[in-house]
Amino acid sequence: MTDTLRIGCAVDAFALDDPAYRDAIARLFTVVTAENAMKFLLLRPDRDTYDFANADRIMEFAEAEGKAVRGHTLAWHSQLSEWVADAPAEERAGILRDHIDTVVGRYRGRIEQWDVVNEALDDDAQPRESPWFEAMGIDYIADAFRWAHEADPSARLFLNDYNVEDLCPKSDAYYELAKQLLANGVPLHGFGIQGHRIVGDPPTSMRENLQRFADLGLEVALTEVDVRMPVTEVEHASDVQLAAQAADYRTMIEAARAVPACTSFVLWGLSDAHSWIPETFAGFGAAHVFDEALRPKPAFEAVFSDTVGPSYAKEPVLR
Ligand code: 9MR
Repeated sequence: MTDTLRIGCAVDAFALDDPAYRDAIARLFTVVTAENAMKFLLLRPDRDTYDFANADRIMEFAEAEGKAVRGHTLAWHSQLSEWVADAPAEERAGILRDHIDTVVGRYRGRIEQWDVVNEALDDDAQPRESPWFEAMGIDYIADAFRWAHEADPSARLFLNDYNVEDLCPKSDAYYELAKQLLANGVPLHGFGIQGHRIVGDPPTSMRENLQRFADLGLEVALTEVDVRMPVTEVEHASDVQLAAQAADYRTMIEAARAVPACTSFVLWGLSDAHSWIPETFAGFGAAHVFDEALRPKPAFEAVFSDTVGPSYAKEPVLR
């Protein structure tokens, strides 16, 4: 069986200090994304400072271990330093351009895919209000892609968003946006579907959705996959929920595998021990493929059972 789909994970720069974590990421995955370290807020505490320490740690780890890197992310409304919104609107295009030149330029030739614009549309499929949109209008999207392409002509440049797994009004709006950008000669190379889901509600038309973007000539990817479930402090995930979760992971990875233009399937976190979910969605958790004790869950089997290649150990115990 040939398998072009690479399995990846979002990586926390500080967690790399934990040998078990570092080893698991190195052993299980062929692509990594910085969960936070390459975001504007983390790189740009103030206007005159670029702090690359944590982003560099992830790059160095990835290069030492031979992993591809997805860069995340250049233009986003969230985790954006407050000083951007405080800057006069007429200066913001310059700020974004300088940011993209500097960050993409630093890692030129070393980052395979960049999420250039993240979450550009809101839940009504309208352009999301952000300091970039406010100052530059919708053209900030095309500009960001052009600047990123100039800074690294070899990087594959992606739009990326959530709630776009299926054929739906929001993914329709992305399809139209992608067509328009391509018609205008904008260097857009890929569409990233994040894949944050709630257990028991799997996507039903993800393959068709991925395929229509592929038919535009784009690469596609699942970029931030997790499947959360209701949990309480006393009541942990039940076997029934864990089986349902595994089925949902399987639905997504099977759709990704069915589309040859889908190049990566990236998990948004390794284990339930370190997860963004509980602090964002009260009463939810257990979203990842390893549990809090770093034991593989049924979802691990769903993701890895059909995965081939020497880097995938059959023995998934982490400690
Ligand atoms: O996992 C990230 C978490 O640690 C941050 O606190 C959060 C801030 O918004 O961002 C999380 O990652 C997000 C990603 O960058 C973009 N898509 C949604 C992800 C989950 O919020």
